[in-house]
Amino acid sequence: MNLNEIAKTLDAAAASAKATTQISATESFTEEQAYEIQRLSLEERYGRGEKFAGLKLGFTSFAKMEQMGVHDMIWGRLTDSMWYKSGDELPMDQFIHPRAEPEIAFLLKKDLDREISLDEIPEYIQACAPAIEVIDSRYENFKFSLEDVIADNCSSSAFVIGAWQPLPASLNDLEISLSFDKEIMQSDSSNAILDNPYLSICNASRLAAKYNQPFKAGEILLAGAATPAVFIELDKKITAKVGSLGSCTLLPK
Ligand code: OOG
Ligand code: MG
Repeated sequence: MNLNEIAKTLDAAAASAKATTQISATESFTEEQAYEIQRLSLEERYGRGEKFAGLKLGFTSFAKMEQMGVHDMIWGRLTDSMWYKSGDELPMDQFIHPRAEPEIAFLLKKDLDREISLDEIPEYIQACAPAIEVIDSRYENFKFSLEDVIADNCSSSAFVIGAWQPLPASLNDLEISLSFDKEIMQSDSSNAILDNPYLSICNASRLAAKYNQPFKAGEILLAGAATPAVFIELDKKITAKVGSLGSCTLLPK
C-alpha cells in the first residue's frame, strides 16, 4: 500500500469536491498509517501555499460517535484556507456534502509541546469562542471506518470562529445549539464534550506531542461537536450559539 498515493487521492477528492471510495473497501491499514496518510495529505495543501492554523478533535461527544458509528477520539489539522469569518458566505460548490456542527474554539497563547493538565490551561490558553465546523467527508455517502476518517483529515473542510472571550472559570452547563435560519436543528449541553470542554485541550496537547505536531501560540483548537452534525442547506443561514460565549454565523451560497 502506497500511503502517499492514498494521501494524494484524498487531497484530489477535497480539491475537486468529488467523493472517492473508502480506502478500507480495498486496503487494511492501521491507525498509525492513517495518521501518516493525513500528514502526507496536508503536505499537498502546504505545497499549494496553505498554512497550518490549528488542531481539531473529533468524536469527543457520544452524540457524534453514535451518529457516525465510530467510537474513539480522533484529531485533525486545520489550515488557514478553511477559516471563514463570521457572516461570510460558504461557497457550496467547493464541497461534496457538507455538514455543520456547533463547537467551542480555543486560542493558544503559548507554544505547547507536552500534555498539560486542567490546572495549566490558563497559562497556555488565551481565549475561547463559539465556532461552527463544516465537515465534508471525501468518502461516498459520508461513510467510513475510524482509519478512513483519520486518513481523510477527520473530514475537516471549513470553520468559523466567533468573537474571542476571556476564559470562564467553567465551560460546563452552557447550551450549545445549531440553527438554520431561525430553526434550532440541534442543541445540547456543553457537558456533552468529554464531560468538560476544557478536557479537549488536555487531550489535544497529548496528541500533538505524541504525533510530533507543533502547536504554537496564535493557533487554534476546535474541541469537537456537542451534537450530531447537520447537512447544510443552500441559503439557510447557519448559527452556532454557545451559552454566554455568544454566536457566529455562515451563509451557504
Ligand atoms: C468526522 C469529524 C468529527 C467532531 O466534531 O466530532 C468531528 C466526521 O464526523 O465526519 O469533527
Ligand atoms: Mg467537528
